[in-house]
Amino acid sequence: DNTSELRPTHPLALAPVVAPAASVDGFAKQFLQNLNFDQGVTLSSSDVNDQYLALAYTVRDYLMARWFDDRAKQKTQQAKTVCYLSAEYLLGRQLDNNLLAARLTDIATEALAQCGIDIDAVRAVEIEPGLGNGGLGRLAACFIDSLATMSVPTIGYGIRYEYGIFRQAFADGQQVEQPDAWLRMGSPWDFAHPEAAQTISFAGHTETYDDEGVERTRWVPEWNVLAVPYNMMVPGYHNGRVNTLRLWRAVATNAFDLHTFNSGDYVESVRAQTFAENISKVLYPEDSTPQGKELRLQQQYFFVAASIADFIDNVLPDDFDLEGLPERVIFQLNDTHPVIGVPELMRVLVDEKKLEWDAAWAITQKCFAYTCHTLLPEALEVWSVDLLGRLLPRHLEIIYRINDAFLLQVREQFGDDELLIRNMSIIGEHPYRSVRMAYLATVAGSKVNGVAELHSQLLRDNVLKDFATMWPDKFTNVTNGVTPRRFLRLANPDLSALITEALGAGWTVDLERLRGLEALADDADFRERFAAVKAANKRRLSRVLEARGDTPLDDGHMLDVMIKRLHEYKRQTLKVLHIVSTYEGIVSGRLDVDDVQARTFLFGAKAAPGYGMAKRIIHLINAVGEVVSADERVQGKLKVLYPANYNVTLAESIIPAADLSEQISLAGKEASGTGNMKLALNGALTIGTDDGANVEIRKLVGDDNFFLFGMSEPEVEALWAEGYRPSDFYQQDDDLRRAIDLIASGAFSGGDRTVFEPLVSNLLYDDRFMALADFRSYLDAQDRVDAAYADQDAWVRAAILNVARSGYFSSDRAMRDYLDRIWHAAPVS
Ligand code: 4GP
Repeated sequence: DNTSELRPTHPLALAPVVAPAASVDGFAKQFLQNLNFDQGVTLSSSDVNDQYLALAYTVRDYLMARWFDDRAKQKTQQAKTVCYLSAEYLLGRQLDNNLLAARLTDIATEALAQCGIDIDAVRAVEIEPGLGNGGLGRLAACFIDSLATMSVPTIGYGIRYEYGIFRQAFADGQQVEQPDAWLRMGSPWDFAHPEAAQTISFAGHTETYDDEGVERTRWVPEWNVLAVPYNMMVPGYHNGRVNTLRLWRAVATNAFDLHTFNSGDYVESVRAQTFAENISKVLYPEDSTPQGKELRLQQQYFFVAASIADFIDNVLPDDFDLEGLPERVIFQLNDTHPVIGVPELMRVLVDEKKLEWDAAWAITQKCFAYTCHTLLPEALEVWSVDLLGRLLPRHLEIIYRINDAFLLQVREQFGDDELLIRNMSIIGEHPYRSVRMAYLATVAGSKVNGVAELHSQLLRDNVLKDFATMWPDKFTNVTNGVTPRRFLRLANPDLSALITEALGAGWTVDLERLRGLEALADDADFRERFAAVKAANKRRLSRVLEARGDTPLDDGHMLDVMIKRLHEYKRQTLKVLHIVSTYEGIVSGRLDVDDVQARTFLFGAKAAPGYGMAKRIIHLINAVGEVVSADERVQGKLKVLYPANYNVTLAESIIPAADLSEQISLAGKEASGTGNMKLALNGALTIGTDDGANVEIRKLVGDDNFFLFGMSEPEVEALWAEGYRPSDFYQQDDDLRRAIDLIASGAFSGGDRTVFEPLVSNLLYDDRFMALADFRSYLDAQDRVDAAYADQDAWVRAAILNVARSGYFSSDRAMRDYLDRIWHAAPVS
């Protein structure tokens, strides 16, 4: 053919791609070139967004050669690739992280300064991609950072939502959701590859046919969309490795009907396009409406099918023998959202690649592993057989066949115990016939893990008990972790500098080295410097709040933070009851003001748009905050701040400034928590229940440096069994009664008693998460906090010990655990 005649001869075409010179001159030159030729503006006519985009392009340019290398290696090397399948990646801003990873921060700062540009102003315009709801999505982002830093071949697969998690605003103290148009000003970090699009099919029917004497099944779908990959760089920290995050965008196969357009029906002419593009239009909220359900399943299948096809067709070498798939890939299922990938891989292997069912199943079982992130029954995904069968008829057949074989195995092992069979079946019968995705993942996965010790134990003992009896070795724990690059090195530059001065630079990739700080906790000079950093971080946060138009902090206050999604099980209400009780105590004169530490309570939380009770709690926090902050009698003592639109960017300012970390979920409800780790790592002391990873934090930092309160998980169970009556606690505890009565009286709602009535009666007569039962113990713990804070020297010492003993919570350690115990994969140099 013709193309083979023309071969590259130019020396530049033959030379390897090289990065621009790693110098101020080299950077400035590349930056100006990008500003001129990519952004199409001169320096003098550029605005800050032009500068941001050109700066992002420049950082990319430095990473590009390594990225090419690492992708090429993926084909040639025999190494196993981790394919992390996640519907959410809550990435946070990219610029600083990528500058840091590529060792470009100083060079870039200076180069921009020489161009007359303040890099801080440029930083500030970046809109973070909020492609996740909370913990699970942020965890995925930490994990891909660690995997790149550890040089593990990884592809993160997900969805490029056009709108991420909503922007939160408050109107009269109530949450208002606004669309997050994060792509509006450009998206310099991703590369679209429409030529590599995958066609993803839906609906239709299945049929059998004769394939040279073998009866096979094929799926005859009804409609399809294109999945267009957008590749993002995931640079490792200081190791030159650049992995890939591949996010899929849905595009219509037949976007535009010219005939219809010409007939004048403009809306109808783009109907197909609108329909297809809805699939990647918006991040699905945690809490959902039935109309949204079908779209959600479409999203899940869309990204998982595209990812599996991409890996097999594009990442593996052309002649790859699929029997060897388990040696080349592990598909990690980040919760149940990607579990439809199990029947999809079976369909590809059996229907398309024509493998025998048993061989295909043996491969599939080795290629998947499943992480569960919840204990709330309502969060365990199920799909009605009706919907699944309509949207993915072939997959439903495959699920049935997997289930038949599985139930046979159950019978073999446990006999004909019909109740057990019904309990373990992947197909649930009540209240409607449905596919239990967590069960499918458990049956198919080579391993199943929870995200903290307690959580993994509760999965084994309760949620997936029968499965754990059947396959004890399948179950394991990997306690979550957080990336020290973003959440210490970047977010807390002053503390990082202090640590580096004391311990050398290696801690950023070997967080256990923080242990070296233990000895310094007894060094008065070090404590003073540590305290100075905390004070500076509070001033910095205060400036950030002011710049956002929020109330700044008061000097000298303890900063008490509760930052996480708004959910009843996390018990923001318990925090409010503490605030109201303290406020009431001071204004009524029953509390000696001198015993109360001056505190600022800071909340950051979004509620799912459809979650009414959570939204009422937001309203209450704002209402209490307004009254407390305006009341002269507690001036200088109590303040409540609730900056709107809590996100990764804001977290990075709050966490380094915090003194006290509120981790107060009802024991047995929070799978792990990761904010708890970030805060401890930045020297906040935790007040918390024995829940999720709090248990491990407390063990590591020591009881003296942690404020434990509340019922343990077995105590919670016992109270339920005995019959929990929240109103008994209300009757028996004067402080609790006064706090609830004050809310009920309308004191925070302009005298209107109806506003918070649903919330109050929920507490008194339902209180599913037992806030009232833990109230007394919580208040006592808060008294201990006040007493401890009064001795600043001892407090700072405890804060240093929290930092020193949090090294275990690095996501690098979590990745090592996954690599050794679940993925059986290794770094590649
Ligand atoms: C969260 C859990 O609620 C949290 O405890 C955990 O730390 C985090 O996952 C990461 O494992 N779950 C979700 C979710 O975000 O959507 O279920």
